[in-house]
Amino acid sequence: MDIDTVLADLGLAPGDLQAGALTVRSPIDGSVLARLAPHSAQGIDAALARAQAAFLRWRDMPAPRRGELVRLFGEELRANKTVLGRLVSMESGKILAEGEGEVQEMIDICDFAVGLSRQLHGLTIASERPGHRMMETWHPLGVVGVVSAFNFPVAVWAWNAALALVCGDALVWKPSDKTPLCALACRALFLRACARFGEVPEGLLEVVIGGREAAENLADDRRIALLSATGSCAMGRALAPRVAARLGRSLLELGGNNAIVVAPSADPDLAVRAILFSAVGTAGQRCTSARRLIVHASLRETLLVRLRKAYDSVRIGDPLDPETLMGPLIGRDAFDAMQAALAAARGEGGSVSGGERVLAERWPDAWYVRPALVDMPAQTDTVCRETFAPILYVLGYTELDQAIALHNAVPQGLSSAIFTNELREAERFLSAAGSDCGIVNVNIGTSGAEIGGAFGGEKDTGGGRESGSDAWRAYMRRATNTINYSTELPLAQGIRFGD
Ligand code: UN1
Repeated sequence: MDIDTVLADLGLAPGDLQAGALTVRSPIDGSVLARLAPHSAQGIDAALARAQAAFLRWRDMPAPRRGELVRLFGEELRANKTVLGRLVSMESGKILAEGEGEVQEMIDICDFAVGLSRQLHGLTIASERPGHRMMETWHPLGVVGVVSAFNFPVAVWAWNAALALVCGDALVWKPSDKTPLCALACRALFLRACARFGEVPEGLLEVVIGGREAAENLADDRRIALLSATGSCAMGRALAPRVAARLGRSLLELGGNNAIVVAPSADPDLAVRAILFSAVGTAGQRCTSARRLIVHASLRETLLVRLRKAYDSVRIGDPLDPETLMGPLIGRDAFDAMQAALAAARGEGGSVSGGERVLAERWPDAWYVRPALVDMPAQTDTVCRETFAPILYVLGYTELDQAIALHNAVPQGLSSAIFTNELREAERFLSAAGSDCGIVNVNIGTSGAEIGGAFGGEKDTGGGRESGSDAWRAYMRRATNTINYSTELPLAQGIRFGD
């Protein structure tokens, strides 16, 4: 199935996508997929105006009705899972199973949001005054801006969108300029759901094509009530102060430097499989990818031998081939950053296996690499940085407290895992004195979280929470209501005023 067929199947006219200044290439072979016209500042302004007008109408729709639209969108996704998953693979380079997995994640969050649309509940609170009642009401917030990254071009947007829509918000989505076709395809499927639903205001979902400047436009605009941004720590540092300068809200999902601790009692088979998926899956280009392995000294050599063997068995190649486990890096910059990190790690005493470019003759304009395992003498500066590539740094430990200290001594705080069969070790890692991350797992890897939990992390990861649990609250505003049903007017705190 070629790109034109995929786009046509998803309701896009390939001919309309060939005239703009933004060239979209497939990381699979460097071929041009489309040339899109980026939005001008005026274009973004108009999109925001449409979204703002849509919000004013959408917020009046009862939440369970809003849920019905999300249910219909979920149906479109179910019907188009294979083709949308394929487009995700073509544009981002992830393997088909992971492309389809992303669409499944969208379907799952839609289901979650449909249920949520009948559970947007507040509290009632005992008042200190007689004849009074207090309660909380959750109201739609406004226009939610979503800035998404190339590595999860559809699922992370859907986490935001499904919740925001049932919460009564409108959306302006600026996808990565590396994966804009995925966004246009999602919008086309969403419009199909809207057509079936019937009474959706125009502008409920606007897609803005562009790069950094477009994201800055959204950050600066007061009509964006919440800016939800996923990407590097550098991106967050650039956007968040702009939102803060106008006292807006932001929800940040930034870099990770996720570690797996392997304790002496760990099940080695489980650990090796989990490490492989976490470190090599998606070519190490998940924010949850495992980047550090903190392994007990007694296991270090044997685990490394097993891992090298597992790494050697990974089939690298065309992500559209179902036999492939690891596709390409997103592009040349990612390759250069990986090589620079490996060179720096070598300079810091690391011993590198893998990491070299492969398949260059077959695809000179694509960037395939062997995943790298780097045995490190210490947690150096390079190890403390997030390099968005399949590099796993291996560090040793002897006492669990030392492992936890190493684990927490990086700026990022997204995901973490321990492999152990000792209850005390597992609970210590999960405790307040354990991992400082937003996601802390036992006997599973760092990546591949389910949608039911809140997703996000601490420190330089930005503190935001998306997806399941009570993450929906970020997309609503809370009103505290006090109602007096008595004939008196008692003041709080016992204050007497003029009586
Ligand atoms: C990301 O890489 O930005 O937990 C999101 C995971 C996926 C989401 C990753 N469910 O790996």
